[in-house]
Amino acid sequence: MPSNLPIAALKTIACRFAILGDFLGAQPYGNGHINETFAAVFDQGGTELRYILQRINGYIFKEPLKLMENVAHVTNHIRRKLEASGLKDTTRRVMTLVKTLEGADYHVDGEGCVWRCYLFVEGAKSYDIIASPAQAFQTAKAFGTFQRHLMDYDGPRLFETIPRFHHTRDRFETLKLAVAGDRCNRAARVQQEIAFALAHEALADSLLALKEKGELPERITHNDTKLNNVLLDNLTGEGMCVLDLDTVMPGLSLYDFGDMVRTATNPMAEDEPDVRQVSVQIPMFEALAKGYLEGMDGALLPAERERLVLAGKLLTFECGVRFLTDFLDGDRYFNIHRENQNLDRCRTQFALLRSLGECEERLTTFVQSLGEAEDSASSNVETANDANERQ
Ligand code: ADP
Ligand code: GN1
Ligand code: MG
Repeated sequence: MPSNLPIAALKTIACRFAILGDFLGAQPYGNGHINETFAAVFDQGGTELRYILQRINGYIFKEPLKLMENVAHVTNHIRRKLEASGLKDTTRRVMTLVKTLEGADYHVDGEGCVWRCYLFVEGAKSYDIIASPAQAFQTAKAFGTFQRHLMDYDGPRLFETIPRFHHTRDRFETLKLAVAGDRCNRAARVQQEIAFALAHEALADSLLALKEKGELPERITHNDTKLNNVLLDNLTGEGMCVLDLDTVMPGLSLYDFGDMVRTATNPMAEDEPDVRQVSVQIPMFEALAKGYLEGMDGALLPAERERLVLAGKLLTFECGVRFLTDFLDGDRYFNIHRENQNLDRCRTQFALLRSLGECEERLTTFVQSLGEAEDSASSNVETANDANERQ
């Protein structure tokens, strides 16, 4: 949804936040599919400073105020941990909410829309297409670290901002309803994609079944770990700051790893019309797995580690199903900028899923080798601990 907000309206909103100085302007910013994001510029003592101003998508997030409580809890928890570890540049390493003049974390405008403002993290960038295994490693390490930082979160239980967000069975059933309803008469054009989705139905229950059996622990997860939801430092390439905290809530670690596979192993844009160019880049997958394990620093259980490849397939499938559903429904959920964009997005997901299937064995062997290395490292540590205790 491209913004049609006049600059005067943006100025009024921006000035509700406790930002010193003069408002200079605001521009739509970034490539998110959900919220409306602007970079607002202020003159502060002769220096131009940017802020991120966001209007939360109220169609998708039904309880934006509870969502904002989640964001405050999560960012405060991570900030405290970063400070305790002695890190200095915490405002570049975790999102920082700017309060309103009344001291709240959000502003509700005259139409009931909820706005928030963040410090702009300068000197870092988000990428829509992966450029190198080093970027994949840093991305996964940042999301792994983010998740590890939340392992000892002890605040109130986080609110489920979108219920059953990664319930792939629900997503699949919703697709079937969209096909049956065919409210825009588009189903005839996408018979191949519908057939592909139906043929992969078994995937829909794969992680849910493991979760129900108690094999996979519930953690606080990000749930939207696409490549452009992390900022990489412009000079060092380091994964600096995890963004887009709207769906941080209880979930499975594998949702987070899977969505990184979906977005960072594809060499093309998510909406690339020529799907022949879409296939898994194995070095990117390998770098993701290494970076994620490093970020999690030993906290990932073998039962989770063994499903990293399955997670990539599942999340790619789920997102393809969601894009196809939205295309059939008339593009009401994901922001689009051109016709057939959701259909192209669906096709890239299905092409990537096919490719993941083709190289599954190779990826699995790699994950096993990483697991063996991690297990032997941790048993060496245990041996050293045992030895210390004996002394
Ligand atoms: P959406 O929910 O629509 O995906 P995001 O919160 O991901 O919106 O923001 C969209 C884009 O804006 C991000 O991909 C990133 O490029 C940029 N962005 C968001 N927050 C910041 C920030 N604090 N500093 C710098 N860039 C940001
Ligand atoms: C949306 O907000 P953004 O663009 O980072 C979506 C994700 C999808 C992704 C597909 C809240 O992410 O779930 O995987 O698009 N976010 C929400 O690109 O639905
Ligand atoms: Mg985003």
